[in-house]
Amino acid sequence: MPGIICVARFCMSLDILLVNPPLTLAERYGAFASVGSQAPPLGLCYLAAAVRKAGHRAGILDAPALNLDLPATVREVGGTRAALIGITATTASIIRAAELAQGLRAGGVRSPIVIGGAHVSALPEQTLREFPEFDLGVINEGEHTIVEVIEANKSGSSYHDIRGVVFRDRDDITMTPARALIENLDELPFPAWDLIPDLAKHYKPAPHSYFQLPSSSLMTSRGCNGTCTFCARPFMGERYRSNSPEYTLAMVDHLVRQYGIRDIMFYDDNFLLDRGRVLKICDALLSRDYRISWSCLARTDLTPKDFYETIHRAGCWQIAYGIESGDQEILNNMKKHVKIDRVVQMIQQANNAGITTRGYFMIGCPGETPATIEKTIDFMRDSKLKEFHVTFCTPMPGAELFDSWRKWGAFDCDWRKLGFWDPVFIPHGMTREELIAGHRRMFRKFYLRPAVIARYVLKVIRKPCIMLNILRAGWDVLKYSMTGYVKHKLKTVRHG
Ligand code: B12
Repeated sequence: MPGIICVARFCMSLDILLVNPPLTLAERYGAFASVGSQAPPLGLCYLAAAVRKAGHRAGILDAPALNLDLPATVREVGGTRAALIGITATTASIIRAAELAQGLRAGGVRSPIVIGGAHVSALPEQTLREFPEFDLGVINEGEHTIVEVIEANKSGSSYHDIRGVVFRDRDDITMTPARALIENLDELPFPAWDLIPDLAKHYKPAPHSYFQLPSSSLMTSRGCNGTCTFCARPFMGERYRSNSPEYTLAMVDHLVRQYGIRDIMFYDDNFLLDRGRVLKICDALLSRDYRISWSCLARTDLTPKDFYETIHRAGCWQIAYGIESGDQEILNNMKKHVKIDRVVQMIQQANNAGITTRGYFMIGCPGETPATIEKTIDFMRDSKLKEFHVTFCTPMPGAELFDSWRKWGAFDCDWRKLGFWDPVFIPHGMTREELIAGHRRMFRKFYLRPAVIARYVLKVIRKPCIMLNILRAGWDVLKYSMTGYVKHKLKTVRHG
C-alpha cells in the first residue's frame, strides 16, 4: 500500500516535500506505454540532498513510481503537512502539476507551493499567470535557490533577495535577477536516493536501454554548447560543466555497493564530450573489484577508433546518438552542425568496437517533406544502426523552435500534447496524417527486417530473462507500425 510507505517515511514534520506529479506511462509514451521507462527523479534527489546538507528536512513523493493517481497524490501530500511543497514539471507535466496544486488548495493545504523544472524555467512569468495555484517558481538549477526559499519561508522574510525566482507579489508577479550556474558540480551532495522508493524495485528502464538489471541512471554533467533549435537547452546553461572522474566514480561505487546496481545509463546530454574525463572514468572502472555495464547519450562527433575500444572494454555496451534526420538540409535548418556522412562513419566505428548503436530521430522537422522522410528511412536502414527510435519534432518552451516555428509550419501549442508522441507541429506543405503514416512506416521499415528480428531472437537466446520485455516491445512496434498499413495494402490490391 503506497499510503503506508508514505506515512512511515514522512512521520516527522518536513521543511519541504518535493513531489513528482502523477503522469501515467500512457500519458508519457503513447502507443509504447508498456515499454516506457520509469526513471528516478534525479532533480528532486539532488534538491533534497542539498536541503538536507543545509540542515533542513526534506521528503520526496514520487507519484509515478508509487503508481499513485491524482486523488491519491493529493491525499498523500496533504497528509504530510510540510511547510513548503515543491513540485517538478516539464511542459508535458505542467498541467498535472497545476491540477495537483489545485487539489491541495481545495483540500485546505495552505503551505506555499513552489514549482520548478524545465517548464517554469522556460516561461517563468507566464507559468505563474496561467496557474494561480503556484506561489513561487524556481528558475533553472535549484539546489541553492530552494535552500534560500526554505530559509525565507522559515524566517518570514521576502523572496525579493533570492536570485532565480519568480513569485506573486501582491497583485503582481516579480522575477528576480538570474542566479549564476553552479560552477563546481562536485560541491553538490550525492542525490538522496534514500528518500525515493527502492531503486531496483520501483524503477524500470525501457527494454532497449539496459544490458543487465538492476539498472539506474546518472547525470554527471550539465549544460551544452550546442545550438540545436529543437532542444530546450539554455535552462541548464550553454556552458558544459562536469563532475570530476573521482566524484563520478564515487557515485557509481555508491549505487553499486548501496543499491546493488549493475548497469548505469548516463543521461548527460553528451557524455563523451570530454574524452580525457571519460578515459579516466574507464581506467577506474577497469580497476574496480566489480564489473558494471553502462550506456550513454552522445553527439555524432567523430572519435578515434581506440577510444571506442577502450570504453567498450570498460563496460560501455550502448551509445544513443541524437541523429534526428537523414537529410543534411534539415540538420542545417535545425542548426545541428553535423555532417550526415560523418555520422555514418561514426556509427561504423562504434559498431566495429562492439558497441550497440542506437539512433534517435525526429519526424516533422523544419523543412520536412515526403522526400526527406524517405531519405531518413534510407539512411537509418543503410547506416548499420542497431537500434532506432523516432518521435515527432515538437517546439518545446525553452527551445529556439518554440519562438521560430511560424517560419517552418503550424503548431498546436497545447501543453498536454507536448510529449513528442503527438504531431503538434506540421511543417509547411505536409499534413498530420502524412506525419503519422511516416512515423509508422519508419518503425516498420527499421524493425520488420529479417536481420533485425534475427538479432532480437539471438539476444533472447543469450539472455532468456529479457524475453518478456522484448516480446512486449515487439508487439507494441508491430501493432503501431502496421495500423492502417494492412487496410491500405488490401485496398491497393483490390484496385489493381
Ligand atoms: C533524463 C531526462 C528524462 C528521463 C527521466 C526524467 C526524470 N524522471 O527525471 C526521461 C527519459 C523519462 C525523460 C522523459 C521526458 N523528457 Co526529459 N530529459 C531528461 C534530461 C536528459 C535530464 C533530466 C535530469 O535528470 N537532469 C538532472 C537534474 C539534476 O536536473 P533537473 O531534473 O532539471 O532538475 C533541476 C532543475 O530543473 C530544478 N528543478 C527541477 N524540478 C524542480 C522542482 C522544484 C520544486 C525546484 C525548486 C527546482 C526544480 O532543480 C533541479 C536541480 O538543479 C533533460 C535534459 C537536461 N539536460 O536536463 C531532458 C528534458 C528535461 N526532457 C525533456 C522532455 C521534452 C521530455 C519528454 C516530454 C519527452 C521526451 N521524449 O523525452 C518526457 C516527459 C517526462 C515527464 N515526466 O514530463 C525536455 C523538457 C523541455 C520542456 N520544456 O519541458 C528536456 C529539458 C530535454 C531538452 N533539452 O529539450 N526525460
